[in-house]
Amino acid sequence: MKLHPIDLPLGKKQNLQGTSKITFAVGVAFLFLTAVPLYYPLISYPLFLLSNLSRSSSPSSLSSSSSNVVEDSKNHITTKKCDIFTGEWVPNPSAPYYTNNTCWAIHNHQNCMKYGRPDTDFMKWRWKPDDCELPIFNPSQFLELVRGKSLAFVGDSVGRNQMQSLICLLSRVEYPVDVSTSTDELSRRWEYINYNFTIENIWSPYLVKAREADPNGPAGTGLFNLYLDEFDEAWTTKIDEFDYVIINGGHWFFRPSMFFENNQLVGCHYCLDKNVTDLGVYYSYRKAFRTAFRAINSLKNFKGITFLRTFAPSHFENGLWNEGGNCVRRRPFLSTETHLDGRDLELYMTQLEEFKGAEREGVQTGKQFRLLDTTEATLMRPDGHPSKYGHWPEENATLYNDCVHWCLPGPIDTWNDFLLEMLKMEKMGSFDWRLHLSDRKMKFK
Ligand SMILES: *[C@@H]1O[C@H](CO)[C@@H](O)[C@H](O)[C@H]1NC(C)=O
Ligand SMILES: *[C@@H]1O[C@H](CO)[C@@H](O)[C@H](O)[C@H]1NC(C)=O
Ligand SMILES: *[C@@H]1O[C@H](CO)[C@@H](O)[C@H](O)[C@H]1NC(C)=O
Ligand SMILES: *[C@@H]1O[C@H](CO)[C@@H](O)[C@H](O)[C@H]1NC(C)=O
Ligand SMILES: CC(=O)N[C@H]1CO[C@H](CO)[C@@H](O)[C@@H]1O
Repeated sequence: MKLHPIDLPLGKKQNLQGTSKITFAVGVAFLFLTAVPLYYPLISYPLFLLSNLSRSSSPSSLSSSSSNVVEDSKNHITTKKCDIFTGEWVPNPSAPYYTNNTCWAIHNHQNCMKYGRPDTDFMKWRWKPDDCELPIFNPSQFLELVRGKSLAFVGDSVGRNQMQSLICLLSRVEYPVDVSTSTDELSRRWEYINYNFTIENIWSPYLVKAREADPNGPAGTGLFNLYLDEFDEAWTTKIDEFDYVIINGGHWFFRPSMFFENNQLVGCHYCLDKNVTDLGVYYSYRKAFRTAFRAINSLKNFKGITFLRTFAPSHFENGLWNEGGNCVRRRPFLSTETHLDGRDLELYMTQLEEFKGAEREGVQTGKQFRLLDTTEATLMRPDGHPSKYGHWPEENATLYNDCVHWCLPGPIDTWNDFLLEMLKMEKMGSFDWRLHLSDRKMKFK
């Protein structure tokens, strides 16, 4: 069986050459964080949601970036600050809300139950923000909110993983029909007939123009030419029609790649060509997000809201992905048991910095950007990956332990809890939680 690129999390050369660079990056990141506390957005959280829109859109809630409307038991209106993305995983015996048998949308390689994963506890957690509650996904409410609208996932297979989670969560109310115009398995379009709601995933793992220069490449995992300052028209020509666009990108940047800017070769990553400077993964990651955001800001007809779904850490332990590394934990971390560091921190910081720049420019261009900040919650779920249960055991030679994607049902169902919560805030007009990166203090424990 041929190794399919979407199943391959990382470029093979990552480990041979990357170690010293990554160690260095970690050091730099820590220095930076110790010296300069990082500020990033405060998300306000409306407990009172859709029950009374007239009250919630009062001028005071619109003008405050950090407060939101809460109704107490005596109908007194107060404001409450809550960052929904900082919290803990707590047991939720009622989960899951769909199974591999009720939902056909689960990609084979994330259908862990099908391939014999013996435990189910990893499905039975919910995210509890420190200062408020995050409601469990309500499919009817979601579909009402998106009636007549459209949502595009732009990015890689982890983005598709979230889309399939969303389809499964919504399946208690309605299944979509496939209205794809292409036969490309990587890009599908779905229609919810009763709600006139469209979902599409658009394959663009690098977010910028990319061409596979050599299917084998120096590591047998392909060599890609990345045009870091050029738009990937696969999505930039398509998103005008969408109300919501969720962009994501991550693990593909670790593959061997040649970097072009202004059509000139400027460097590479793991290209093993001594004449070309290895500029490292953070270089292309930053440039790619910068270009993707520039594309969005340049689209005259795009009126939608752009969500950046932040980097989702992988959890290989006891070895790298191609050296027998695996993810065998059976419960989430507490916030005190882990912290964002090293490569994950660097990628996350890069995204936040580029997001901040995009948001600033968006003020001029009239574009709206939101941070779907899944990184911390996701970091705390080493137990949610397929590991060896993304395929049959005898397919051993072609598929590694997958500690990158997520079993469904599983932890990333919570990404859609976040998404619904953010859509509710949009609906209420309490979008002045709009992410000003200076509003929220990020604590790296
Ligand atoms: C919504 O708020 C308005 C103004 O406070 C009030 O008159 C109305 O009864 C409320 N409606 C509901 C459904 O609570
Ligand atoms: C779902 O998982 C069960 C094992 O829990 C398996 O027997 C069944 O074949 C799976 N069904 C589908 C449709 O994947
Ligand atoms: C469905 O939604 C689109 C906008 O996404 C709108 O243009 C169209 O008129 C809607 N169709 C129906 C039947 O409501
Ligand atoms: C790399 O540089 C060396 C010396 O400058 C040259 O001989 C060689 O042809 C170059 N290789 C490539 C692939 O450009
Ligand atoms: C399908 C496949 O490649 N199976 C291989 C799994 O690993 C054993 C032992 O290395 C091989 O004998 C099988 O051929």
